[in-house]
Amino acid sequence: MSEKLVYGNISSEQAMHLEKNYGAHNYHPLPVVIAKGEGAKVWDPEGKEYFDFLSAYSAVNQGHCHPHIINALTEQAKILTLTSRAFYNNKLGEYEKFITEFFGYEMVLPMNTGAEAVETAMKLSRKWGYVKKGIPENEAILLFAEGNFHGRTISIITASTDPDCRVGFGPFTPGIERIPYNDTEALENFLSKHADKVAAFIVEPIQGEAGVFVPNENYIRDAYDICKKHNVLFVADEVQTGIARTGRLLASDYAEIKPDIVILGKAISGGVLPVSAVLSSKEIMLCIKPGEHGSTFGGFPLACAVAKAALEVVRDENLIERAEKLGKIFRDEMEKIDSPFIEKVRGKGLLNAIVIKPKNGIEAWDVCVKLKENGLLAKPTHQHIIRFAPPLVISEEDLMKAINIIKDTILSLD
Ligand code: IF1
Repeated sequence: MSEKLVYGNISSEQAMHLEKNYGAHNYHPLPVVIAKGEGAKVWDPEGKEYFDFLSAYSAVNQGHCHPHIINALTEQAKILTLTSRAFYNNKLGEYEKFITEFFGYEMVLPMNTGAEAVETAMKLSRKWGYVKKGIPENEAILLFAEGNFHGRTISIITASTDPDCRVGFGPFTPGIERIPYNDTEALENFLSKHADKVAAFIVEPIQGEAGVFVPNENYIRDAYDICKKHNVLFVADEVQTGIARTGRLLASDYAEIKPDIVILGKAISGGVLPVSAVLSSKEIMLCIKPGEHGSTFGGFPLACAVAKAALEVVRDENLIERAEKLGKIFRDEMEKIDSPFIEKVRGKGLLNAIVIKPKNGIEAWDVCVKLKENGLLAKPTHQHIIRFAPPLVISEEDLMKAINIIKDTILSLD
């Protein structure tokens, strides 16, 4: 408590104490308090500096408090923030044109959180299933992959296979089925039996929460082809993998496919506001009619200004190329670490993970606590996987410094 404060007016200890006493315990954070962020670095109240290797789960791809995005935020905030969609506003259409051209889609439906965008894609798929495909009323099936993470709503957790996400939250939503991930045979089998009722297959090109699980090289391409064969929509959840994170604008680009529906969130705003989006064709999008779906904040002027600026940063600072190049360096350097604690290094672009071999009772959590002490923040996913996803703006020099922190930490484990 005697340590001097550098940022803000309460200490780390006080901040943690307040959250513990007044906030729901729906998280188990690493014991570190962030009081300031800039680029790839963050600082705690006492002024200790860290490399941020989580980027708020890939929302802060453009780096903390990017000046171009913050400028758009503050300028727009002075003029107009929210109108609702009961009226037109002079920012939405411009943003809609920008984002659809940016991603090569005809139309966008703007929402706020990732989960809302997933729900929107689910509703849109069902609607298309009834209106265009001719599925009998109330019989549409939405197909998901095991090990997925798509958010926290009741319908989305219906699709989950993770007990932590599901237990105690039933009953669940009907019309949702699951097949194994990375298994085209399972998809073909399911669709050959039920294709007439399946509206969509909703899948992550790389499973984030499953521990940055990268499927076989041809999986996404083949799954897409199977869906096409059976007139089933292929829906890519790119909330975490999209927007340059994996070294492509969309991770689906690796498969050289164009999903019927793309779901985006997180980094659309560079982590500045909750902004999400569903992209699709006119043919699909126009199945939803006025009054059938929406949100008070979806497409609000402030979000439109911020998201446009955030995507401009992706373009102007070549974040796709940076993610690809720096990701290769990261994985190469991780592969070089000669430690019995490292079982595997995997990922694409700057979405990577190390699978830890539990030894002497040391788990991923303990490694993350040590990394934190050494000045790098990362989060375990499951007991034995650590995800490494720095902001894509990180300099090569800082990346090498961070790599050395990870190396030294892992080599000191014995
Ligand atoms: C939490 C994980 C990341 C997502 C994909 C939709 C959403 C997410 C592919 C929903 C959200 C977050 C939410 C966060 C933890 C998290 C996460 F570890 F669980 F898997 F990022 F890696 N689709 N992912 O990854 O977006 O509604 O949150 O905006 O604590 O729930 P949201």
